[in-house]
Amino acid sequence: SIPESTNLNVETNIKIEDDRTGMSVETLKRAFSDNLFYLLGKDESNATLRDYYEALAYTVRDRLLHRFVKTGRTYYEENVKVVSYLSAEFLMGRHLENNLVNLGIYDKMQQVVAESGLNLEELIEQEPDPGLGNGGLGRLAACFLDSLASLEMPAIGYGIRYEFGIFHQALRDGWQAEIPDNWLLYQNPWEIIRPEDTVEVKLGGHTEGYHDDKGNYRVYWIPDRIIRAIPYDTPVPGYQTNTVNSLRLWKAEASESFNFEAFNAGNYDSAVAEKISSETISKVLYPNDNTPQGRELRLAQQYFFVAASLHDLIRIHLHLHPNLSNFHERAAIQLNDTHPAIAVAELMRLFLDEHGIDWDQAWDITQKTLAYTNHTLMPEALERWSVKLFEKLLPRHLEIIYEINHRFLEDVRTWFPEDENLLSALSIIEEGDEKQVRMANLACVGAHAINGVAALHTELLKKDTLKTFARLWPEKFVNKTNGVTPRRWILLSNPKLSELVTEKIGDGWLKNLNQMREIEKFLDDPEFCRRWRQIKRANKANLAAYIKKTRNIEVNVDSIFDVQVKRIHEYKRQHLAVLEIITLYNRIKINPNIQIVPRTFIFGGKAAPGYFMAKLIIKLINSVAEVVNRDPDVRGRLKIVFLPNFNVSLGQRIYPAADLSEQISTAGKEASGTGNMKFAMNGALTIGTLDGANIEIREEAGAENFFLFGLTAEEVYEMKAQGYEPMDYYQNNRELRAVINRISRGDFSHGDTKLFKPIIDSLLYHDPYMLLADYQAYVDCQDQVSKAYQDQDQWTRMSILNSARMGKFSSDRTIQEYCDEIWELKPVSIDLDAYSQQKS
Ligand code: T68
Repeated sequence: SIPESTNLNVETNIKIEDDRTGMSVETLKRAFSDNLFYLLGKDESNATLRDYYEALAYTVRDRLLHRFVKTGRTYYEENVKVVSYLSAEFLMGRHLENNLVNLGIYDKMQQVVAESGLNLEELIEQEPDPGLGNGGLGRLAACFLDSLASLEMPAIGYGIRYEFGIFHQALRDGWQAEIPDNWLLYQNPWEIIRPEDTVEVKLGGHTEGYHDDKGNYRVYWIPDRIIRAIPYDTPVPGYQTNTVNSLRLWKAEASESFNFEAFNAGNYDSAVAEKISSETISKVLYPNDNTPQGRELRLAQQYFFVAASLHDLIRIHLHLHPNLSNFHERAAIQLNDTHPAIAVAELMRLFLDEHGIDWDQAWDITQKTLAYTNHTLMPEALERWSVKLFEKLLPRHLEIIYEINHRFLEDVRTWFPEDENLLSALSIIEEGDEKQVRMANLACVGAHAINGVAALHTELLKKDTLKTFARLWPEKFVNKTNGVTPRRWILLSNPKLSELVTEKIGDGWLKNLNQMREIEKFLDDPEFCRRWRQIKRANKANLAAYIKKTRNIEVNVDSIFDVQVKRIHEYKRQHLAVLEIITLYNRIKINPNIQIVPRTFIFGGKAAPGYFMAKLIIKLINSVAEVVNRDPDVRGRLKIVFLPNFNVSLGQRIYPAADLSEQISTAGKEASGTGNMKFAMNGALTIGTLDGANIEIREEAGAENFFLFGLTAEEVYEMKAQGYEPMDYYQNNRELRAVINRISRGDFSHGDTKLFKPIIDSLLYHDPYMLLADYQAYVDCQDQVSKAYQDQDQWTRMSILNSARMGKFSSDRTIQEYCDEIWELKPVSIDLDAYSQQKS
């Protein structure tokens, strides 16, 4: 546990209860008003809520900083192995609340703030939610950083400091509208700029060969552009450890603030233009999930942060070691999808061109250092870059990739002679009209470990998406089922539930989620069950108030809160849930007195701005809502709510309030899912397909506590192979036909029969995600859910069992596996008391 205070004797003998480290209510209070005055230049007479938030943030930051400094110094002095998690996205969520929790001073701060006549929750909401990611992949990176620090593992996150994160989503007439996310408008108190670690990143130009003094042929890269990468570090504290790791995000700047030659020649505008174009690189996050965007700027972003990060790692290594021959013993580098896969070529370039290492040794170190995580099975989601673009932006890397590919394919030829199909499947270069560089192939060749993110996903990678590589190197493939941090996703999101659990079994579950199993002892304790139910109801009432405030819709707190929140994508099948809603609506229209268990359908999620069908699905949800919510026949038994701008903070409100978690992707399409875990931990029951981590969630929770429906991945595959005819389902299913017809004839579009035609046509004539094939099974399963909900005692039991049995899905378990099986990483404890001794 964290000591109350520490001696941070930098120069003078600062007193124990120092205003910047002390954790007592008195000290925190003094520090809070001191920061308000001296950092913000305000007092109670003119401070805004934002000012109070900032003063509080600085108060908390001070308490992180000596741990942060000491952590970095310990890693350096003890010369330990460090893992670098390279990710184009980190979806961190708000820092203040998390840092209060991890430092263990949330309650004290609540008191401090209350004694100043303020409300902590209100101040917390002043912080913009940093949206530097799209969805699951970016949030996974954030959960991993929390677990790494909580397990005291030496780690750095490397990424991009986007000036604009994922867009803010608003609704206009039921359509998604995108608004720029200007999250840096105010000061960001959590980041510390480190200009002294600036890295120059090259782009473009050409290469030239020469012979070095030993007569070896070597290559130079003469770029035509140089961009500065400026690092900003954000402290990442572990849960009640002294470890505070770093998230280092790079901002792009022009290499000279002005091009003086152009400036002096009077070309002021072109000098400024160059500055603007350099800074564009870290300007904005690409808002696509699960589809690549083949834009030059995106490749430049990827190379930019990879080059800066690898340079940084090598610089640190060479401070401590005479050369790079043991680089892999001190550094493990994880590639979060193929977004940083250019690291394979960049690491080779650094070893070969900048450090004079020969090819074989350079390749050996590169492979031992790198590991690759895949997050998708959909072949169309794999990144490819045209060779032309590569040549223009990264000419030296293209040469290196050709050489890697040449040597690799030579090996394959000797292992499997005369198998041309194998060679073309494995090749990093895809031949064709427009030659492409396949980033997944590059990552597979360059990494010593390749992992999927759930058991089924890894199996399907081996059988399908990456089967040729699995045949070549079965030992490289490993599974690492995803997890989420119980600190943010239970303790912070669901404080009442956390309190109940801790009262019953102590707080050990926060560090070892397997201990949650101990609440099963209370299954037959009516008082415990009553309190469990009461907490869920209170969480639902909270969400209902939020719905009323933001959407002005009244919802019934005793209805089933049936929730689907995630990015909008056809494979995730939000529109299958819409078909179910219209099915229930039709039943009511046919017989207004029918017995229906009341439901509130809650949706949330962003569509990629260029993804027409996803945007149309949002419009469909809102259009159905408009009709159903107002229809007097419904008598409030069905309510549909689309909550705009689903993000980490909104997730924290929603997961604890859900009764039912919708995990209904077409089997074989969702790599893992992580929202599914957050729901189940908070006592929601799942209705889901046998896809991604749903399978493992069901295994853990018990089949009897999970609502399963739908085709298996294998059945999907078989059916497609035999020629799937969605129209047959339409023709043979009366309820389905009525649903489709109601949409087609314009009942949800004021008579406009064209509006939703693209959805209808896709379903009837192609249905790539097999909604119609799964429709009846889904509707039947939902009927089972309604029935089960009527037995509240039984439902509560199932809810408790789901929470109790989610220990496997703590990201602590996932990270421990990465450390043991991929990174060979050991924990390092941070001794704060040793600080002053060393210093003085
Ligand atoms: C998600 N992928 C998977 N991608 O869809 C999900 N893609 O099943 C899994 O649980 C999660 O990763 C974590 O493993 C994504 O979120 C992206 O966001 C993305 C972003 C840019 C380009 C491609």
